[in-house]
Order: sequence, then structure tokens, then C-alpha cells
Amino acid sequence: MLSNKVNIHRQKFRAGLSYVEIIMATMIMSILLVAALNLFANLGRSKTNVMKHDASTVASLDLIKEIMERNYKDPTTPTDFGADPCELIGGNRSFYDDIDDYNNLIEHPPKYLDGTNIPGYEDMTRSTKVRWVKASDFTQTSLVDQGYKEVTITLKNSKNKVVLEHVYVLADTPQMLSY
Ligand SMILES: [Ca+2]
Ligand SMILES: [Ca+2]
Repeated sequence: MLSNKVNIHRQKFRAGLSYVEIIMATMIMSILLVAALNLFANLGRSKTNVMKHDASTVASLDLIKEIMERNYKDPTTPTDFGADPCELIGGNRSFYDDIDDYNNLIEHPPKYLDGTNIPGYEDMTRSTKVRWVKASDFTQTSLVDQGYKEVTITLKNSKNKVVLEHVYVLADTPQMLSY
């Protein structure tokens, strides 16, 4: 009889949860919840970073497309490097006519050819560097023109962190002749 009472008491005790088990379960739930929140936060950051990277790629490709449409050398001052003073009038790129006119161009935010801001890039900076590179090794700067110019376009975010950097080497190729 006494033995049966003890068994019933044990069964009742095992049917419920102890305080220790409840506390442990609560702790595990809390850890899982924090992990889940961190995961969602990281996913959100990743998505933002991808969007910024995509936008930076567009800003870089648009500018290199424009630069590739310019002459390799300035038609009137072919031995000079950089933009001529008269090409800086207006504070935009509309008078640029050769590749090295874009050297040291810094835009915050990136701008269209006519100098108006490109929407959506308010917190970004687009910088462009141009240099002569050696025909035998494009990674080396050349002090004279050997027929190749390297163009580096860099996009930075509001924290001055590089989001993207594209490097192009453009050759002094003869212009296509049309008849
Ligand atoms: Ca020039
Ligand atoms: Ca020029």
C-alpha cells in the first residue's frame, strides 16, 4: 500500500516540469531567439550591401562607357596629361574630350555628364584615376605614353569605405574609318 502511494507520487512529479527544466527551456528559447534575430539582421545587411555593390557597378560602368567614347589623346594638346583649363569651365564633364581629362575626377555624389547628381547615390563618392602604363607590364606606371592608359574607378560609401574598384586598360588604337 505504501509502495503504491510512492509510485503515484513519483508519477505525478514526473508528469510536470520542474523549475530547473523550465529555466533551462527558457534559456534555450532565448538563445535561439537571439540567433534568429542576428540571422535576420545579417541577411538585411547583406541585402543592403549587395544593392550598394550593384548600384556602384552601374555607376562605374556608365562612366567607363563614357570615357571609352572619348579620344585616346586630346586632339589639340596630345602631349598634355589631364584636362585643359578650358575643359574645366562649367564644373562638369561636358568639355572632356580625351581619356586623361578624367584623371583626379572626384564626384560626391556621382554625377551625369552635365553635372547634375545621379539620384540614389547621395551618400557615395566616385573617384577616377588615369595613368600611363608600360606596354610590357600594365601594372607598372610609365612616365611616357606607350599607347596604354589605365583608368581606375572607385566607389566609396558614406564611411569612406571602398565598395567597388574597377580597373581598365585602354589602348591607343586607330580610329575606325568610315567611307
Ligand atoms: Ca587631356
Ligand atoms: Ca581634353
